[in-house]
Amino acid sequence: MDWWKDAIIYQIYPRSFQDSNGDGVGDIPGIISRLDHLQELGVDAIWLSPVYKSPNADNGYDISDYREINPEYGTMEDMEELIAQAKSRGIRILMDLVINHTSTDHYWFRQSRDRTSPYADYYYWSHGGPDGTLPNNWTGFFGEDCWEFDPQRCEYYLHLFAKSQADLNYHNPAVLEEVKDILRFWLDKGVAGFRCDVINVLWKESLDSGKKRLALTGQERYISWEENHRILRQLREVLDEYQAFTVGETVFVTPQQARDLCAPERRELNMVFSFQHMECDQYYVKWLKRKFRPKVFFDCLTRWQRELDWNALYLENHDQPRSIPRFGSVRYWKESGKLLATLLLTLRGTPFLYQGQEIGMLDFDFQRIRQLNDVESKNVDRLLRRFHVPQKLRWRIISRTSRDNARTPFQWDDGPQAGFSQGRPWLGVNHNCASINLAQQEEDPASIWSWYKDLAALRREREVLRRGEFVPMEAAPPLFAYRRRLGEEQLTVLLNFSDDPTRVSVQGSLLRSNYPRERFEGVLQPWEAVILE
Ligand code: ISL
Ligand code: CA
Repeated sequence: MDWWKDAIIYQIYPRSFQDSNGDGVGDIPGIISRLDHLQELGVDAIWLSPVYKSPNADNGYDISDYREINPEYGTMEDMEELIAQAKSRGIRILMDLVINHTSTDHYWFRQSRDRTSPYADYYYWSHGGPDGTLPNNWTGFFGEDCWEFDPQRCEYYLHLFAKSQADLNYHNPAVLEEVKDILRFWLDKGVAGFRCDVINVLWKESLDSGKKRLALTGQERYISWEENHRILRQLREVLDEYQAFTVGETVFVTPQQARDLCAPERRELNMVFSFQHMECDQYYVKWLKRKFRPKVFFDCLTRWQRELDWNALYLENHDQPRSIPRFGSVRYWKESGKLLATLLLTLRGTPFLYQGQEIGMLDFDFQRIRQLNDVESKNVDRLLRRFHVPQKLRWRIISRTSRDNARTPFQWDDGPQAGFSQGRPWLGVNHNCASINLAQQEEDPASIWSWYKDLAALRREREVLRRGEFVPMEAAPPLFAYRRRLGEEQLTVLLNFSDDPTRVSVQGSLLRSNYPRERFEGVLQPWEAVILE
């Protein structure tokens, strides 16, 4: 019961994890060959970003067949082997469930182009206005319009993401039945559950135009409607037959909405990924970056810790730039990498680690837009061009926010292509791979990897770190301080988010520090993280 409350979950972006056959694309046999690494790290479950059949307009988040494996990644036998091999190491597999949209290559969509087909209402189709205007004024997640004209059906279809990701129409009950079958298909294969992509926007309450906004005009028509909750409860009925786990990726949720999505008695999701702490270094939209504000970050984390019984904890994923340059310091790479690890592994909730985070991988050092692959970056570039934003500024915006920052191949060793592939990788390997790689960190007891391993073990050992209550402490930023408390047991966590030493008046015996020291006397070094007993 509730295994996920004691778990550390590791996210794999299959394309960039390990290539086994030299075609430059990571694959399932590659993942199998690296399971020992994950076991040693102390991982209890893996969330696999999509491995289904897909034309890869959005690297697998555009699915053309939910019951097939993308041949680039291997076969269904490989997938079954992965589930079995992981299981024998005590590791569960979670699939990425992308059901807000399918690829326009999906059989349903191709049929849907014909108005007389049984699939005619699987998507949102609509006439434009009389003078060639779009059905409404909505704008999408990747900065574009949300409607695309289909010449065969002579209507527009809705796509909140890329053009080839058509939104499924949940007003049609048949769609939900299809999804239930897909759940059963994978649960029968032995997966433990799902990470549910943009799961709070499935239900479009109406297709009326929305209030004009800088980004995502129309959002109030589809974010977290009551019908969306009903859909989740229906899916839960299937999930319950298998005691399966779900974490929802939920956009723009407040703590109250998050509570409604994961309160145990409501039988919807087990936990949700919130985005609010990711907004502490931006103005309104992610493309408008500002300086990291530690106070906003701490206040936000504290608020979510207080208001939710259980959080899905994360600092990185495949959509976000790397955490060290963002919340830490490249100058204090090792110290701040360990400090962020300490934060992630000592808050209350389930920590999600993204591949490469455990060795302190940094943002992609690309130089030109054509080195990028991300559909979002390309769309944003096009959009900014349309508004005559000069090239230099466009590049500045995109290079800092591109999702490819976190999608470069995993750095296994200092050999060719960082040990990722014998061939030419689909996305460049970071040039820092000679100094940042797993092989080197495995040898070094003071490395970021060793620190993650040690803290993962500590978390396993000490129930207070898993189940204890979160108690915030009075502290002035850049210091973040809190306690974890369970019965008589109490641990204190002190994190100095700055390049300067910081004094505190807290006492206790030293359990861990990311600096070599015997005891703690009240001064934290730059980016020092301390756990006191
Ligand atoms: O990454 C974002 C902006 O850069 C988010 O707005 C992101 O688009 C949103 O969190 C939804 O993400 C998920 O669904 C997308 C896919 O591209 C992302 O990779 C996925 O995590 C569409 O399926
Ligand atoms: Ca391959």
